[in-house]
Amino acid sequence: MRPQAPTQLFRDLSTRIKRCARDAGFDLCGIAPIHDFAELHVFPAWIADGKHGEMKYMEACDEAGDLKRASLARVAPWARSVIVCAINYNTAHPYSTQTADASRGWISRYAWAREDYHDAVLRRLKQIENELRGLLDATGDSLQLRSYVDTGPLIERVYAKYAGIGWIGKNTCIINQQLGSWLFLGVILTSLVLANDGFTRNDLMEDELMADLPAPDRCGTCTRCITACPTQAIVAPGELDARLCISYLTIEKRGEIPDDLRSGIGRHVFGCDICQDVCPWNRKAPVTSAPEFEPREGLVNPALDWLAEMQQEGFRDLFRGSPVRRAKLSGLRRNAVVAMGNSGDQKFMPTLKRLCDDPDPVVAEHARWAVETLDPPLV
Ligand code: B12
Ligand code: SF4
Ligand code: SF4
Repeated sequence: MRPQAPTQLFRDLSTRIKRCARDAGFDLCGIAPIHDFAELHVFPAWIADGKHGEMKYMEACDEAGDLKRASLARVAPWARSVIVCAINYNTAHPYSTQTADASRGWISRYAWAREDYHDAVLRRLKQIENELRGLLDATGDSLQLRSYVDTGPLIERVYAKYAGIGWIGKNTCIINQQLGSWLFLGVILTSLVLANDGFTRNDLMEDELMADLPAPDRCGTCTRCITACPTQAIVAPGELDARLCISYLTIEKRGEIPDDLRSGIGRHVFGCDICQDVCPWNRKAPVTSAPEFEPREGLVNPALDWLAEMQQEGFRDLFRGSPVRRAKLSGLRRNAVVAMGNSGDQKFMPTLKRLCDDPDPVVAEHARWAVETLDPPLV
């Protein structure tokens, strides 16, 4: 039998890709062109203002000195389309804003999972890659594909918007009208010129297309996320100052957390979900069918003293293959100590006093702050 003619195969390729994405377990898949989108022009000023804080990898430049993440066309000149996939990670557990107990910590919804999302998403992207290679090998066409979760030279949310996955909310998150914003994104850069013809949802009829491109903004007059953010990190609709964001402070920031930001962190020990918890589009967010996003034992509203006193071995065992490793033991203990200081609960005082002499100077310094916060000196 003669191999199928390439043109015939390409005509329905974007539909085939979306079917592959569904088979791989993604909830949404769409295709975006490579383009100089208006949103990308915001990025250089954001970096120049230092809003990325200490996340040096965001500053990476190409040979011409342009920020890599804002110039995909120059960094990957072979790329013609971006396949954007999204998977729901919401599990059936209360939102952080539904728990009033300040003596318990909060590990963000994405991070309590059994498997690190980088691995869970990349595994699925590779499955699509393999199927595509198999499909196109038959035509003898040369094909370039590169899958990324977080680490690619692109701002994923911008491409997700133009692939129709969702709009960029005032909280800067991609929100899908049906699924809400508890979505991980993954992208495949490809040398294929693919039809940008809307996205598919895997729970819809076979190959049904949702053709709103780009996804229309449905925030309207709502400003709940901006008002609810405890550290005023959303400095304008759709613009975050990462240096103020609890997610940055508890995950990315090394060493000391600036004094004036500690109280705003509340009970957060890893990441923050508030601007998504309060979003009306997450009120009825469906629950994921992917078991790997279910929480590890003890990580929903975790006990703060347990985390603050954790040792290297316990940390290694509990967080093997978990995104929480990014904070390292020192960062997680530091965060737990700050949350104990913010709890108003005197039961933590003996532990905190002990931790004032901790061999880790960062933990010790934050413990002294927490003791003073729980029991302010009389003036
Ligand atoms: C660095 C980073 C962070 C940083 C900075 C976040 C930020 N908002 O920039 C920190 C550590 C704070 C962070 C936190 C979180 N992150 Co994060 N993060 C990233 C990462 C690696 C890069 C993001 C980036 O490039 N930021 C640069 C800024 C400038 O881009 P942006 O915020 O997307 O802003 C764009 C638009 O808002 C728009 N825009 C902004 N202002 C304006 C103004 C105008 C006029 C216009 C036209 C456009 C516009 O243009 C911007 C691009 O230039 C991406 C993965 C990736 N490679 O893209 C994940 C990613 C964005 N993070 C993700 C997640 C899940 C989170 C958290 C929910 C985790 C948590 N629970 O703690 C929080 C959410 C906080 C929040 N409200 O954003 C998901 C988001 C999924 C989704 N549904 O949107 C991503 C896509 C990872 C993934 N692969 O799934 N993150
Ligand atoms: S993640 Fe938390 S701190 Fe960051 S912008 Fe959202 S509400 Fe504010
Ligand atoms: S809380 Fe309101 S303003 Fe913020 S992202 Fe959700 S809909 Fe948009």
